Amino acid sequence: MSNDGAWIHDVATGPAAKVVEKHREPQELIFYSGWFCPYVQRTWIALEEKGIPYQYKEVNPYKKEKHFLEINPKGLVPAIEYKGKALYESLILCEFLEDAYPSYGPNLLTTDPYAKAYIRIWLDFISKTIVPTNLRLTMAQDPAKQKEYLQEYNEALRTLMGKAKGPYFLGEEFSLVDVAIAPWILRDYVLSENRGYSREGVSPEWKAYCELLEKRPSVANTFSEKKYLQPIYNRYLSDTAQSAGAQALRAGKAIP
Ligand SMILES: N[C@@H](CCC(=O)N[C@@H](CS)C(=O)NCC(=O)O)C(=O)O
Repeated sequence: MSNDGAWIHDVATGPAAKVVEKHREPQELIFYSGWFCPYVQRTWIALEEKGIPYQYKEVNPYKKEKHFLEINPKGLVPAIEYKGKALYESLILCEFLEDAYPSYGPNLLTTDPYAKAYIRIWLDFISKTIVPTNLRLTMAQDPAKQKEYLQEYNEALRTLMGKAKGPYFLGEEFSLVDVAIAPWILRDYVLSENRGYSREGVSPEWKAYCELLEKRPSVANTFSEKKYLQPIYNRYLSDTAQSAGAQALRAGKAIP
C-alpha cells in the first residue's frame, strides 16, 4: 500500500481554513502543520489562545520530504521553526510557547510550581493511557477486543474526569490539560459511529466537559470539515493505516 500521503486532502478547510488565511505572512515562528492531525491541533490551539504571531505552513508528513525531515528528523507534525531553529513534539511545543512568549495571552501551564507539575502528571496520563487506548480501540477488528478497549477507554476518561474541578480541568481557567485532550474530543464521533462509544456512556460530567471544549473558539476554529477526515479514519478503522503511530501500536511499541 502506498504510504506517500497523496490520498490526504492537501489543505485545511472549514473554520480552520479561515485561520490559515490570517497566518500567511512570514514571522519568526513558523508552524509546520498537518490540518488533520490531533497532535498538531494541540499546538495550534495554544498558538491561538495566546495570540502568538506565527506563519502557517501545511506539510504532508506522510510524504517525508527532505526539507521537512531537516526540521523534524522523525518526520512528524507538528513542528516549529523559531528564529531559524527547529523543535517538535506537540506538548513540548506547547510548553515552549509559554517560555518563549511569557507576555502573550494566558499562561496555559500556570506559574505555580505545584500546579505545573500537577498539569504535567495529567498530560502524561493523556499521552500514555488515553491516546493509545483511543488508537487501539479505533484499530481493533475483533468485536471482543473492541469491547475490552471501549471499557478501558471509558475507564481512562472517567479517571481524568474524576480529577477535573469543572468546568475546565483545573477549574475556571483553561489549561494545557484541556488543550491536550480537546482534539480527541472533536474526533470522538468516529468512535461513536463505529465502536459503540458515547459521551453519556462515560459520564454526564464528561459529556458536559466535551460540549464545553468543542465550543471554545481556539478549538472549534482549528478544526477542518469532517468529510476530509473520513479517508484517514477509514484506514484506522479497517486497520490498514501505515502511520508511524499505527505501525508502533501493531508492533506493541509505544506510539511515537
Ligand atoms: N508525539 C508526536 C506525534 C505526532 C504524530 O504522530 N503526527 C502524525 C500526524 S497526526 C504524523 O506526523 N505522522 C506521520 C507518519 O506517521 O509518518 C506529537 O505529539 O507531536
